[in-house]
Amino acid sequence: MAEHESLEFGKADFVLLDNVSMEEFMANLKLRFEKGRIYTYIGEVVVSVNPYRAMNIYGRDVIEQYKGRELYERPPHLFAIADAAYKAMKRRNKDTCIVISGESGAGKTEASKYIMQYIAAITNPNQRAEVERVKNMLLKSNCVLEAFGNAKTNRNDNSSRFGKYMDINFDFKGDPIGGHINNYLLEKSRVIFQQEGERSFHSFYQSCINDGADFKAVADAMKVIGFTGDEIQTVYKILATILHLGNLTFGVDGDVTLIENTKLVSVLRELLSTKEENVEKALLYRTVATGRDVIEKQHTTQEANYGRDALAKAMYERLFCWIVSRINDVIEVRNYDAKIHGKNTVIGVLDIYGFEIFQNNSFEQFCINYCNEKLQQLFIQLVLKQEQEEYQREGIPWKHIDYFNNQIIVDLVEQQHKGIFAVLDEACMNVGKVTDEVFLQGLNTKLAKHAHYTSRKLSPTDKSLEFDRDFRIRHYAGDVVYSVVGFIDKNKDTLFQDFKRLLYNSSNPVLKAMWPEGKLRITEVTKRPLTAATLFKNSMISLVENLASKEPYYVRCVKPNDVKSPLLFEHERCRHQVEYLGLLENVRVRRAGFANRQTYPRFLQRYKMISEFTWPNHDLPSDKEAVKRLLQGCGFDHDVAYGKTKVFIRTPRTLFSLEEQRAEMVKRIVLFLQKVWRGTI
Ligand code: AOV
Ligand code: MG
Repeated sequence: MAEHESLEFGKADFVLLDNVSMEEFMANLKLRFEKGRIYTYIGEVVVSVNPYRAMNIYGRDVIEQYKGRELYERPPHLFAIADAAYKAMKRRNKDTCIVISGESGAGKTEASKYIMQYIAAITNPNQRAEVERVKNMLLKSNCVLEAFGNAKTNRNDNSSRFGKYMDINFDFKGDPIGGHINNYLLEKSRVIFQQEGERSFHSFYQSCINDGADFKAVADAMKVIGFTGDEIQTVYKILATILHLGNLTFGVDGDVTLIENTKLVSVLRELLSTKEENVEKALLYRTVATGRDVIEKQHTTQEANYGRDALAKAMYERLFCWIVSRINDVIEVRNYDAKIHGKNTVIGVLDIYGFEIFQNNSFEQFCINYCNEKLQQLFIQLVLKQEQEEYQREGIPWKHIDYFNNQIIVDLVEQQHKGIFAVLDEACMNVGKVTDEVFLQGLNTKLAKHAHYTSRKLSPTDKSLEFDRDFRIRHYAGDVVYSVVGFIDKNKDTLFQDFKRLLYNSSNPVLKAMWPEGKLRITEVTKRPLTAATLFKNSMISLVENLASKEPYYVRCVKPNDVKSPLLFEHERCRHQVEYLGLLENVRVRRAGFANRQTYPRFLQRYKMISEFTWPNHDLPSDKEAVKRLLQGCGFDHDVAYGKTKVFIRTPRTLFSLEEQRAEMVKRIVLFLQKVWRGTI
């Protein structure tokens, strides 16, 4: 018996449980966690429990053990799923993707890095220079993106505050020749405000306070990626600008708004390479076009504060997007020959911000949690729904397995006209009194009857909700109370044009290039920009479409406790995650179902040499008949079902035996051919 099947470590695949019950599932998950077996399969899905300690299972030796092997040959591991995605891509010319999900701190980002490292390690056996360059860039980009896009939160010391989807392009040899990163909504409000116990983005501490060693690593990585000295300097000037903006305060003298600490203005001028009076003017006035006239309108202190914060957030967000696009410039597929002539297939790796609940939840948490709903919906579609539909389509007898479908929550958020985003956009369009409370009233009117929405107005006895401030969503992963404070501003996401012009007119070419729209004169700016919610919704819809067009592989991460302990398996905490991730239903579908399915011609192509009925060719009326004869001959008939176009194999073990027999026959055939070749036969 293989090590991974030894009972001492529990069942390596939940499909092998004696009874599929929550108790047995949990007992197995706990046993494996305690034995240091952090990965377990559900068929081709990897369930991972965050070990919160360094594990000695990612080294070169382990990589070698997984390279080119089949999933069920070795103990469960991320490497096996990465290899499966890679093999599917290479052998079958398929675009694949690896979707990593789980709540904040469950281990998604770490998993995505190990997967990338594995792919880098098993490719480019011929050490081609261009491929090595691409691989190096892909790996180095992580360090830079984490520095600028991650921060310490109360859930995770290294929490991703942006969503990341990375495509890796492969040439016909299966070597990486390029890539592309898509980033999703950065939580930029963190730049100006952090909840108690949290920090701003790592980059700020690396540049000036206490994370000096990391600073060097990031600066080195940026150099390797190809950021110029001027570019890196500008990056740190922008960080410094944002820090100084945080110290800038406004006061009033009569009816004149003024800057209290005027010395800061010359510091900002230096950092931004602009004129001092321009900085001051942009902070205190905005230019407005009224009909044909252009006038300068003085800010109130409140407006000036708003403008300053919006500037800090926008500069950081723009910086982050610029870094991503600079990385994309260097990893983009350059080998045009491969693009035109050879096949160019893709593995996508998705690492997003996980579901999170804080003391105070705002627009950002709402977007993040909606994103997680979308991914859960994709999982349901691909793993629970389509799987069952395929059995029906193929005419395989099947008893439907029930599951909670979170489409209703996805609709609650994104539906046209009456979804939360639509109500928010509508409130933002109002010319008159646009306040967060108006938005909440809109929600209460439109969603009064929705089973997953409530507020204090709708359930007056619920003291955990504040009037005119809170609403609660029953998410797939739990209830979250959101405060509407700031929703309108964050959704409108207004940055006064004057700031864009200020930055565009900088004599620092790097900074100028980040703000091309500053070129427009005030009279030329007419179009109302899309709201943050609409942009995010559109980006999520296209992300899901993209993932659905690829062959998906799943990693489902579980967080064992809230105190980052390597020893603690908090039962209730884990049970809850197993439940909402739909893992038990996943096992049920998988178990009642079939581990593997292949069309009849494909099956024959691979295994025909193991049966006298099919080797080298068969004379049966159809491929389906031929496959039947082959499997009957091998004694596997009881473990398979014959669909209309595909053969379904129930247990991985059968496939494993078929593979073994095939390997044995291939060996014999090769020996035979060698003898023929040498003339000994
Ligand atoms: P996340 O990506 O899922 O959260 P991370 O991948 O950042 O979570 O993991 C959180 C922390 O758990 C890491 O910083 C490590 O300390 C530890 N950890 C996770 N996986 C492993 C592993 N395989 N081996 C050792 N330690 C691990 V968030 O980004 O917050 O949703 O937005
Ligand atoms: Mg993360």
